[in-house]
Amino acid sequence: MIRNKKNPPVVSGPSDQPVPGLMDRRTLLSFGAAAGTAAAGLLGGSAARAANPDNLPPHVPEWSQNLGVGVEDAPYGQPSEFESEVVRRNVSWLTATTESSVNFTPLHALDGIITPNGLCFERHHGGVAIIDPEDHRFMIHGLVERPLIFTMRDLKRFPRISRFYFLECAANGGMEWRGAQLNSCQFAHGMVHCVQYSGVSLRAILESAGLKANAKWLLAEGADASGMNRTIPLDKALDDCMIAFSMNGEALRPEQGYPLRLVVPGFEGNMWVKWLRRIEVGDQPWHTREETSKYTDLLADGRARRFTWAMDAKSVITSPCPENPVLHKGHNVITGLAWSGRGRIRRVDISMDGGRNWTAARLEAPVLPMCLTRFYHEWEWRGDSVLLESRALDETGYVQPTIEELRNVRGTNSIYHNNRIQTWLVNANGEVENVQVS
Ligand SMILES: Nc1nc2c(c(=O)[nH]1)N[C@H]1C(S)=C(S)[C@@H](COP(=O)(O)O)O[C@H]1N2
Ligand SMILES: [Mo]
Repeated sequence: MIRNKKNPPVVSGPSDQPVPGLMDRRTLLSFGAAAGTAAAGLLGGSAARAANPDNLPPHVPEWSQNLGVGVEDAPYGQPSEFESEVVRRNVSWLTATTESSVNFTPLHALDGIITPNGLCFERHHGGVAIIDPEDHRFMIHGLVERPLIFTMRDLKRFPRISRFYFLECAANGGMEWRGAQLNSCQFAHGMVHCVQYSGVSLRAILESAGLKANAKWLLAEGADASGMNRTIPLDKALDDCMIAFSMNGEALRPEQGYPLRLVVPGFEGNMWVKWLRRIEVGDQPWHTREETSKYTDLLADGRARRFTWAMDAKSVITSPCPENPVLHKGHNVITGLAWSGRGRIRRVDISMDGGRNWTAARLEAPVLPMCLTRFYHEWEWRGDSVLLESRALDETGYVQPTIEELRNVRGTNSIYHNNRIQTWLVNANGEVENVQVS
C-alpha cells in the first residue's frame, strides 16, 4: 500500500483537529452537544466548534428570542455563515498564475447530483473574460450555405432545451498517476461539476446556416484572452451538443463562460468552449494546441493517443473521505458520485477490503445519461481499519479500472483521463487517508 506523499496546503479535518470521541447512534442522540459538533464537521470541516450550552434544551435558544434579519438584507442569497468552509479551493503550487489555473469543487461537502453555481470548479487559460451580452456576437462560418452572426437575443428565439450534464476536466486526478499524492477528496477529484444547462441545440443552429456536403468537423473558439479552441466531430455536434446561456436556472456565471458556452455531453471538459464566439465548419480536424501539445495521452512507448474525447466511467466516495472522518462506531452512511461520458451508470459496487469483495450500493434517482449519479450505502463500522473503494459500471458494460489496470494499458507518462478506482484507508481512529493498493 502506498500512502499519499504530500498534504495539500489548506484542508481542515483530521490533520488539524482531533477527531471527536467515537460513540454509537444511541449515545449520539442523547448527547446533543457532541452530535452538533460531529454534524458541523461533516458539512463544513469545522469539527472543533463546541456547542453553546445556553442554546441547548431546556433553554430557549437565542435565535428564538429575537427577530430575525429582514428580507432586504440579502437581495442575492448567500449560504449560511456556518458553511463558510464550503468553498472552491486551489492548490497554490500547482500553477504559476491564477489566470491560467484551476480550483476544485468541494465534493465532500455536497449532496444530491447538482453542483451549486458558486461551487463549480473553474478552469481557465487566460482569466475570466467579463463580457457585456449586448456586445457579444456568435458567428458560424466555413463550410455552410449562409455564414451567420447572432446576437444573444437572436439565439434566445431558437427552440429551447434544458439538460443535466456533468463536466469533468480531463486532468481530474492527473496528479495521482505515480502514487497517492493529495490527501483530499476535493483536490484529488474536484475537477468535476454537474448542472442543468438551458440553451439551444447546436444542431438547430447548424441547420439554420445549412451544412455543405463536405462538412465533417467543427472548430469552436472562445472570446477570452486565451482564444481557446477545439475540434469537434460533426456527428457529436448534430447528436447532443448545446449552446447554453443558463446554468441551474440563472445566467451562466462569468467563470463558466457568460454569456455563452458550448456543452459537449460526456466529452472532456476542455472541449466545452466558454465565452463561445465562433464555430467554423471544415472537412478535417484542426489539431490545435489544446489537442496536440495538451489534452493528448502519452503512452509508455512514447506515442500519444490522437483524441480521447469521452470521459470513461468513474466514481468516488465523498463521505467518508479525508475531509470527512468517520465519527461514530456502528451505523454510518457511505455516499458518493459516479458518472460516465458514455451514458447511464448501471451499478456502483462498494468494497471494504481494497477490492476483494464487492456489494452493490443504492443508486438514488434520477439516474441520467452523462450526468452525476448519487449513490448511498448503509454501513456498520466496528472500529477496524478498512480499505474503502467504489467501482462504477456504465450501461455499455464498461467497468471502472484499478490504477494497476490503467497503468498496464497507459504506462505512467499520462496526465489526463485517470479514472482509477479510489481507495480511502479508514484508520481505527476514524481518520481517512488517500492510499493506493496494488
Ligand atoms: N474559452 C475557454 N474555454 C474553456 C477553457 C478556457 O480556458 N477558455 N477551459 C477549458 C477547460 S480545460 C475546462 S476543464 C472547462 C472548465 O469549465 P468550468 O470552468 O466551467 O469548470 O472549460 C474549458 N473551456
Ligand atoms: Mo480541462
